[in-house]
Amino acid sequence: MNFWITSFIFVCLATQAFSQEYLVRFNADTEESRNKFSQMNGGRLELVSKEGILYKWTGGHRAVPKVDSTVSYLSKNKKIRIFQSPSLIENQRALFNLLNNSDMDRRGPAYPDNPEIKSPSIQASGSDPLLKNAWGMFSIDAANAHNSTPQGKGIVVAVTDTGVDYNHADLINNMWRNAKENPDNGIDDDQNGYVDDVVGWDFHSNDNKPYDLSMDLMDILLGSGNPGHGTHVSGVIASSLKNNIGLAGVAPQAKIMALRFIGEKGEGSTESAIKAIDYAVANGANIINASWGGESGEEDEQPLKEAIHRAEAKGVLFAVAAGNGRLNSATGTSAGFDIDSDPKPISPAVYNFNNMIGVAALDSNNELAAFSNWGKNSIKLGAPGVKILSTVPGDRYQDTLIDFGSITATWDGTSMATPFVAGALAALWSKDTSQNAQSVKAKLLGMVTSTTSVSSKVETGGRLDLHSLR
Ligand SMILES: [Ca+2]
Ligand SMILES: [Ca+2]
Ligand SMILES: [Ca+2]
Repeated sequence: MNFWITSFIFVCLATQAFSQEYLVRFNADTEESRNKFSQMNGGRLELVSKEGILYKWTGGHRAVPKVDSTVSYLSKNKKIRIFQSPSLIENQRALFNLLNNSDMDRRGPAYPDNPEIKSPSIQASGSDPLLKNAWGMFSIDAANAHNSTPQGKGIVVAVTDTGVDYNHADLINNMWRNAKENPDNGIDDDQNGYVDDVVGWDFHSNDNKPYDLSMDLMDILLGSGNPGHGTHVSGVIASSLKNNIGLAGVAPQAKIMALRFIGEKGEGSTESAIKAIDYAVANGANIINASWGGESGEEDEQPLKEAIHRAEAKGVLFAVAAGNGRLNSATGTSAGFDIDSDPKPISPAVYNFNNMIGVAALDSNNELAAFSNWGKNSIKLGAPGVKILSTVPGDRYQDTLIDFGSITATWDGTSMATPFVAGALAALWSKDTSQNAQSVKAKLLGMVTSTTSVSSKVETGGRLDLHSLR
């Protein structure tokens, strides 16, 4: 029996708050209002978003802080967790035994954290040997984007995720480089609030090396963890074309801004997600890739909504994963659901701001993946999201994590579908960088190919397809 272990789907589940961590939105950013708050509640206020007048409150003497009229609202600082695969959970023991009795190299983390950030390298030329195995690139006709556009040149895509292996040979030349920052001088040269931020920032560990620290498969099986999610996402967007190695992304001249906010254990917070979004907007990203989300209700989501709204106001597009459904306990598989009508939809995909493009996942037969959520209002289109080949840390490439013949874990998820769309937006935008966000979005959505499996499930009724691009 073949199991498609949709484990590395990485929709994150926002559930519990940190104990005594609240996000506080003030009406005005004045010392007086902050002092009053601190007097009432004790503890510490740290700035989360200057633009959002948002602070994090920790360590006070109350469980829930008291507020006065200077406070606009309070919101719990939610944990954002990896949403483990139902089939992984159901088969955890069997997988554990198989791995334990195999000679598979699973030492880890194989790649130590925070390697020095290398400079761009001289690349060989020649075709990309693995590109022929990347079915998704053929499905969307990425070759036409390579031939008909400047391939994303001049466009910056912020990958808000688990970090990026910024030294990966197929990514190193496409990392965004902060031209206004002098590396390693210990000074915040561009005065953006971050010292020596060369390729982005790590909002999880608060350092200038947003490296994609991963865990070994056994640890991931035993709990949860990151196998290199952000690096995989980045390769779909902008791995280098015709450099004689690996594959090529949809927009191989676009630049990747690495914004790590989910750690190696697969956990982040609302606070760090907001910081990553604000950084992207303030530092020149055109597109944000958000291959994350969580089950939600309306409660405690205002800060994240406001951050995405700030991106919208600055003309930054936001490609977002529809989410990977929920566990069907009867079958042990994950079943997608309609996030438009669900009382616990997936956020942020359901917010539906004008800059958002929600993405569902399709398989190589253009069927909607069994785990993929949908939504006629919230989700715009489908894109490849089953067994996706891309870059992973340590100059490697994967479409499959575990292959025991009888049990296979592949790189599946709406997380994998979203960067196809982010890359396509970058390619389109690069044709004329003076276009505005709405125009680029409209062009992309106007190019979809009608697809039966999503005809009544996504707004366009179709899938990402660049074949009509001229
Ligand atoms: Ca700086
Ligand atoms: Ca780091
Ligand atoms: Ca390549």
